[in-house]
Amino acid sequence: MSDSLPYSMKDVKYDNAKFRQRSLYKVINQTLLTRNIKRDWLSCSTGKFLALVMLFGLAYLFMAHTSSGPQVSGGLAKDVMVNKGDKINSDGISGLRRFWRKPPRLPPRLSPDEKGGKNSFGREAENPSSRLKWVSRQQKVKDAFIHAWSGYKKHAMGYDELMPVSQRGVDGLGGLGATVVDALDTAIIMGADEIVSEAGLWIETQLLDRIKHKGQVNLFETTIRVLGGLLSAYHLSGGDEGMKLTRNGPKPTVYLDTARDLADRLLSAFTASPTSVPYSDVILRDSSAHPAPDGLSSTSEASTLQLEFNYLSMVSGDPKYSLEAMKVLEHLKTLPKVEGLVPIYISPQSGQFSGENIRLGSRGDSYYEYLLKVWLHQGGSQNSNLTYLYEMYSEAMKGVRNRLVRKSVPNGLVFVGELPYGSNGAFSPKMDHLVCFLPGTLALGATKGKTKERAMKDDLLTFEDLENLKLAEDLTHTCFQMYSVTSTGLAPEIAYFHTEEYSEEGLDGGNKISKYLSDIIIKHADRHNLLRPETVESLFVLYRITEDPKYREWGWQIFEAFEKYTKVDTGGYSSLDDVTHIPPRRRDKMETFFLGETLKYLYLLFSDSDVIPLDKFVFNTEAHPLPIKAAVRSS
Ligand code: DMJ
Repeated sequence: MSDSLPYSMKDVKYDNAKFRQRSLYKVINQTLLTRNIKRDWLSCSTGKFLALVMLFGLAYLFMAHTSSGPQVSGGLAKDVMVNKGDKINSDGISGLRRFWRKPPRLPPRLSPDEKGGKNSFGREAENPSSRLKWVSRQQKVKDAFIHAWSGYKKHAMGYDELMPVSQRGVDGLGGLGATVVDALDTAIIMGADEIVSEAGLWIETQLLDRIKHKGQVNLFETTIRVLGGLLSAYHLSGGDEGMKLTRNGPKPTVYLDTARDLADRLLSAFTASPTSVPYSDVILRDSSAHPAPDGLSSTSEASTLQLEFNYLSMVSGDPKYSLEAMKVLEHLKTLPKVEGLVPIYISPQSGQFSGENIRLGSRGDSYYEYLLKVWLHQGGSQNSNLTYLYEMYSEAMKGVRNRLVRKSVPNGLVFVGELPYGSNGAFSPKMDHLVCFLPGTLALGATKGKTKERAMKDDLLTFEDLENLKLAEDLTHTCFQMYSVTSTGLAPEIAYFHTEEYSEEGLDGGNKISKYLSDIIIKHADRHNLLRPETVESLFVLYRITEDPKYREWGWQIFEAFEKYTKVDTGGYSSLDDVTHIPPRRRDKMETFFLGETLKYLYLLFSDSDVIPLDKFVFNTEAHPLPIKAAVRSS
């Protein structure tokens, strides 16, 4: 775990012009001096005595504050102090020793390597033999993508998903050939020309017809996978003065026209609802919409549409898509929250949140992601009319640090838990694999897509940015350990963390040489792996931002585990039933996001940083890159 940057007030080890730490002595001395009372006080013996008492009192308070064990955030610090109140005295003496021995705090400095222009990590990437290693590993990822596509093409072309073991297709997402569209921009980025042609041809000849005749689809899934995939392919194949990464496939306008037809139908979810919160389901053939059977929408689903609808308005010149989608976020701004954290359900009928369950896993996750990304996608200016989104994001991340972050025992893995009964209910040390998107988002929010080195040189990082970046690094480490703690080297869908207050019945991961075996508990029902992307997504973002090669090595380990246990010889890759058991039973499903996200992020993790750079593109939640307007035009 990196210890270079702080995310709690307690372990501040660094300083910059915006946040200057001073020693306790200096603070007291300066306060007395500036108030002009120091001289008067010290001139009489009662004054000297009182000054001494005060100094010792403050030193005692300082000791007690610093000796309450590992802490994660300001809010958590409070909890730990309450739980361990009786430890304060016993730790007092060592706290005093630490206090006196503390070295003077130095201003933040770049290392000689960093001053020289390239940090040592950056140089590692430029080393020719290391470069060759990553080029060859990247090719292995491309080979995996081709293998995944070949299985899909052979057994399931035109279906939403491949069942690789039974070698057939299944329509789990409404029948729009979701794998074709989700995979297309990955093929473009990888230069897999044949696949671009095959997918492009299918979209040109089949998709509009499907959209016209199909029935029920989920608004969110269709937006992030199909609409997002089409828009990204439009840009990457040369539309909107785009990149023209490929000559294969149809003219870019084919993708745009199809996207418009689809979005026109999806709009009914917004217009049919009595509030700004859209219904969850749309019937494509008659452009009607209705709520889910229980009447509720997921908060993340209602708030994860705006990147796609905004970009469509930008390139089509028709503001209606953006107007409808942005009403949702404007409305969410007005609702009550718990330090920026929100319940996972919302009612389109009343427009209010429903229940109290707060989590960053399923149904909550991309609400937080899009607060940041929608703002970044529109240029990320502090003075735009979207600043409210950045403020909502920033407040929510404070809420995460204060209310949801804890450390496991015995080895101190930092994780994000849940509040299933709201802010006054008990904390649950449960973390969905889905939460592993968060480190990437935190790192992106801290540097706004620049490298950490660049952002530090330009003095762009606030104390809060640094807290978030440190939390991002720690969480990425935890997400990686969720893989390496299991026998297969693949993460379960959900992990529980062993804490001082909480121990859950369940399995350990099975990798007996892992140091974290007793920190992570896996329940029977949560042992499966769906080939999800969140951890490799964060590895990619963290690598681009910190340039630390360990993230690439971790990504490679995960890729090798996918190769070993999920590859199906006859084509495709399969989800697994149990990652703690060798050989793992296969689930017979290849999710579309394995091609759309997991393999794309792995490929980009091993690529040079100028391929889809993070300060010029925003990835939608399904890994479809959309250009940041101002950035792309000025490059
Ligand atoms: C994807 O469809 C998206 O990343 C979504 O935001 C969350 N779930 C899956 C991947 O796990």
